[in-house]
Amino acid sequence: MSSEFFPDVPKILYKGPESTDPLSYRHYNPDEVIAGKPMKEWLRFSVCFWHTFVGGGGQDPFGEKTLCRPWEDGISDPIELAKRRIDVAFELFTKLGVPFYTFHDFDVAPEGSTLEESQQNLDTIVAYLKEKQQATGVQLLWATQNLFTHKRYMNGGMTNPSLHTFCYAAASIQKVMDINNALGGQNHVFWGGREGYQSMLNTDFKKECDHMADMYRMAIKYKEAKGYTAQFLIEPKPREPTKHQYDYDAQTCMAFLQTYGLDEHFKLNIEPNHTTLAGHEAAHDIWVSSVYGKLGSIDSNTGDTMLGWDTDNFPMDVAQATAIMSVVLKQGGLGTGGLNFDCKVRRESVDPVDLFIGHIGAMDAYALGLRKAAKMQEEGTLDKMLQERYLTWSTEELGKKIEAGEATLEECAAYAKAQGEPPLVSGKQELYEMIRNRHLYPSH
Ligand code: XLS
Ligand code: NI
Ligand code: NI
Repeated sequence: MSSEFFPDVPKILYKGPESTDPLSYRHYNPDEVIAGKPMKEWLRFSVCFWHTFVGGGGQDPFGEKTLCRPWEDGISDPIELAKRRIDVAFELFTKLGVPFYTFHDFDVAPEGSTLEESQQNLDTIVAYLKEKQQATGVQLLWATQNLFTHKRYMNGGMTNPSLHTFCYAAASIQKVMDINNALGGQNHVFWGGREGYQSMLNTDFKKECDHMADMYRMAIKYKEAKGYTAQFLIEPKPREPTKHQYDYDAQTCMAFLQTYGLDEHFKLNIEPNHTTLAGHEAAHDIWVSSVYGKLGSIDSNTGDTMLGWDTDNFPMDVAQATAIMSVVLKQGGLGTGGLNFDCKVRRESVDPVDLFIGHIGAMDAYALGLRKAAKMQEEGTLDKMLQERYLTWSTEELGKKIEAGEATLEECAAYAKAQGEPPLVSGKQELYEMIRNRHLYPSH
């Protein structure tokens, strides 16, 4: 095998909007300054290890594996296979010029037959990853523990009815905290894959949610004792694999954190395909978490409007990317978070180069989204219209008083009587949409 796994793929460069070369960026120009910051700092792109290098190889409930990777041929030793995948991964990261990557513990290392063996495998692989990171400058955006694939977790990890399994999950969380810290991971994600229920009859909802909070409290304690700094992030998802997941959507997660007094220790990692699965528009959870200061990171993918599940498509829709980047711009960036492509190529996209195409296309969609969002914000028409819509709250004394928490119902009633019937004020949705379209599609 040659030292390069993608000998036909060059380093991907910015060639400008006129470029027709699919192995180039038309919009992502990492060092170009947009709204006061280089594009690479706004976007903080990241490749996920699982869909890109492990996953089911395109297997679906109706068909077998289609994505057969030549670099895996002839390797039977699981540690050698893990290292081979890592070699390929770092070639992809560096050729794309993506600064970050993400993984679950058992994406990068093989699970052993005992907990001790699994942890040894992780140590071997972490040493290897560390070398790779040092050699390339690619950094770890976040790590997470897989508490959903192994059969021991069929009834959940943190919310498993059995103490024994709960402790197994705790051991995994502790280990991932250690390796994440060793690799300089900037965040630690908790996605509750099987933290949910299938039947009300066999589930003690309150106990399970209490246990999840207990686990988080222990993780916070461990983090503080060790002096670890990774930002904790919860990733909401309403269903799949369980029928009802406890981390349903952004608002549910924020309420959970408040209820259990965990609020200050967490932000959220929002995945648009999960948001649409919860019945919201793709950018909804990003927006809602951001307005409460809780948007930590984004698993930038998209669903398929015709399919009702988590299809994890590469996000190619510029309008959606613009809506998302408008929120990121408004909050001044993603801090320690990033835009992590929790995406997979379709099972029909069997050429290895499709892994590059998927990422390049999605990076360009977000880069163009950032450019458009910045122009829209700079022009300020939409922001001004929005401000005007709520104007009475700042022009009327009573408005200020209510917002300061100093008004009474009696005062409001007196105001209503004095003013008479409120006039109908147009919401002007079509005008807002028309202005947005002028930015999305500026010429013919
Ligand atoms: C699955 C989730 C998962 C998390 C990490 O739907 O998106 O991939 O991002 O466990
Ligand atoms: Ni995700
Ligand atoms: Ni997902």
